[in-house]
Amino acid sequence: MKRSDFLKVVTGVAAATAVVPSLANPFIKASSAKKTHEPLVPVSIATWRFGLQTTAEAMRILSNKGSALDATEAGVKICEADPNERSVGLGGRPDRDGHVTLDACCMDHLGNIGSVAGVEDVVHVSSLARAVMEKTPHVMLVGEGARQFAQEMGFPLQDLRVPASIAEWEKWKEKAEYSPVVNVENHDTIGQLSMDMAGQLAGMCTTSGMAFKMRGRIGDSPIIGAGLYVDGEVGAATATGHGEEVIRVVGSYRVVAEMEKGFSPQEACERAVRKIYDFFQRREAGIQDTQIGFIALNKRGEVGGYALRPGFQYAVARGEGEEPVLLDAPALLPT
Ligand code: SD4
Repeated sequence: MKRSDFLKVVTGVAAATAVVPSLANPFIKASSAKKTHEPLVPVSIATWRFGLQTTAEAMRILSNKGSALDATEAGVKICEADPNERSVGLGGRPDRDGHVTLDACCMDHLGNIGSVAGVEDVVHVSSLARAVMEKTPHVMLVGEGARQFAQEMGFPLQDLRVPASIAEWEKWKEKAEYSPVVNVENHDTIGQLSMDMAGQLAGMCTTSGMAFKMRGRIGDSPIIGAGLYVDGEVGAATATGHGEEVIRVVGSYRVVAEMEKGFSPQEACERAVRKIYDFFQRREAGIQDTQIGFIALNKRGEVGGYALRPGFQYAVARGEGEEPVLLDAPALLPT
């Protein structure tokens, strides 16, 4: 880094620290932590409370020298298979026409990417995104083509609706007011990032997207750079919340780019959320129903998380034998 750039970063860090009080959080280390070559302790972090389970699963694999990609996939698959999680995989909320359509993507430390969007009848769209990455010359498949590819690859096809999600949709239809909002109560996309013992990073993001969305609507989650980004030399980030706003600022790429400039994962998440807030202000758009959260993990195993408003939590698993912990992400707005 050039000295002038370094000074800019240091000034920026000081400014950020002045606005956001430092957190009593053992998992967030100071960005000035010295670079070491100590043996690498694996780390996995994931959005929301279910991240406790998914990071624990990832850690089982990471502790046995598994790869970051395998560990992350094993983690998010738990969430996709859970019919009680209303925003991911089986049991995800339908679109306004009653179809459950899923989005997912993955990225590894080498920059390999895969993505699927608007997929019906496939529970494990994270694995399908990985299959796009590993078995096709492409990076993104959508809709019927993605479903067909799943079938060719031997993925089981099944109805993703469950009685509870059908009931919710029936209730929504009584009024059928099309005003999708993503606030703290109604969304819980899983984005998960891991670093393995070899120091390699990988991430995945998987969701059913906004509840009762327009048919064909795609959010940030399957879009590399928006819902997820990994730079094996720098760090990784993933997003949850109002996808349109995350896409507007190319959110996850932005977080990684901030880490590349020298900001800690925590500071980088904060800067991306502030940028989203700036865009709201420029457009004089209403922000009251919006929630956005980012989490990030850098090459040194430091983590961070930040949200537009309170309520966003993320789980961190670090090293073998340690229980994952759930952290409340600090937020830009008071409520
Ligand atoms: C989307 N970002 O489709 C997703 C929704 C979400 O937590 O994250 N919910 O916009």
